[in-house]
Amino acid sequence: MKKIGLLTQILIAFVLAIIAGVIVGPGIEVVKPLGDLFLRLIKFIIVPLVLASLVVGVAGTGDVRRIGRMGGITIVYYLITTAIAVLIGLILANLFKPGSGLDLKLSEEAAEPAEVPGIIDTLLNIIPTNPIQSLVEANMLQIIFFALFLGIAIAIVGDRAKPVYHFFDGLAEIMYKITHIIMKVAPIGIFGLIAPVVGQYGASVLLPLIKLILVVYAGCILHALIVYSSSVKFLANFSPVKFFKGILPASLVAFSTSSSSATLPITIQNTEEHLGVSKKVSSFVLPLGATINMDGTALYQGVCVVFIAQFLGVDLSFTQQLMIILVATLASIGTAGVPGAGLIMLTMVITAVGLPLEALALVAGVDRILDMIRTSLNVTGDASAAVVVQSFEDKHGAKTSG
Ligand code: DAS
Repeated sequence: MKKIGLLTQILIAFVLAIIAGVIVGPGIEVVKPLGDLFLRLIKFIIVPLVLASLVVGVAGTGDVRRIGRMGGITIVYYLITTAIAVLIGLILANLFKPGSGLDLKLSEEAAEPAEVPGIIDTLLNIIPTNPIQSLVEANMLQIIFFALFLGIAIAIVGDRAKPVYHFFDGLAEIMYKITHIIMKVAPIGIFGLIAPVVGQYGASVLLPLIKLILVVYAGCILHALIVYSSSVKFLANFSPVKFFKGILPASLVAFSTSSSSATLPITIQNTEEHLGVSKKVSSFVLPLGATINMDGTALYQGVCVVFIAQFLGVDLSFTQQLMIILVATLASIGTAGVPGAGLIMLTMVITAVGLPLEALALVAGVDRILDMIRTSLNVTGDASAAVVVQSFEDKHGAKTSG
């Protein structure tokens, strides 16, 4: 009998998880350890995989100008797509008014506003004072900084650094092989992650906020179909159908885990094996994206702020909505690639437009459901950037080496 492909296995696990969650209800919690096992397996390879693949990717180039250009294109792409995501969120929220006419009680206790370090501190914090500590703490931005310098220095030193290069090259290959092995249990892991969520969130929790949930889900799907299809098609001449099919396993793992960081090894594997992205591009663009590029989070924050204003009967001016685009873009950059991070950063956007922080409780109850789709969009957006940057590299690389 023909072996069922991994993607099919993941889709089957996904459907079975929803059915099991609906039929069994909260008792399906018993399968949660299967999800936690998978989550821990993919988390344990993130740091060595990102460090090794980025060092090898950069050392292979060694050309600081090319790395600078790649970084510039990546950052500009991330900022523009994130701002568009907030705009889509605002348009849909103003159009469908998910917060109007709701019969919900606001809880008394106010959330603590997220403490966000200033731009200068944020930039300084990227430079590690102790790279080993950065690795231990899995501080992705500091690991990227360390790997960039290591890779460039290896390229400059040349032959005497070859043993170090070969060490990281071998380590990267080993981590890719381990990622392959771990992916074999992805269907079981996804079942163990999704079924308890479906079992826990019954209709009583979801129905009052169903409009909010539908607007966020519709916004994320629309953003992917409009922005990422156009980007890969017109900026990279890449088939949108092939793109979405190629990144689907990572998108589903992101949906199940609600963690861009945990999904990173699978995002790297999918973009390299299905989307033709090189190690050099994927090992730079994707870890950076998992840390600072969160289109789904930005869109979610745009929708939620308008939802809260509508619930409270507050009319947001055009200027305030423009402010939301800026603040939500910045807040999404500061959001960590872990479950629930976007909800914490939402306090920044709520405060920016003068709404009461107590209102955060309105959306906190269904945050896990909203986190799934926004994380899936975050990861898909990172992959679209990798395809676009790869296309620029192929064009420009051909020109310079031509
Ligand atoms: N869960 C976060 C992520 O991993 C996104 C968020 O919380 O908004 O991307």
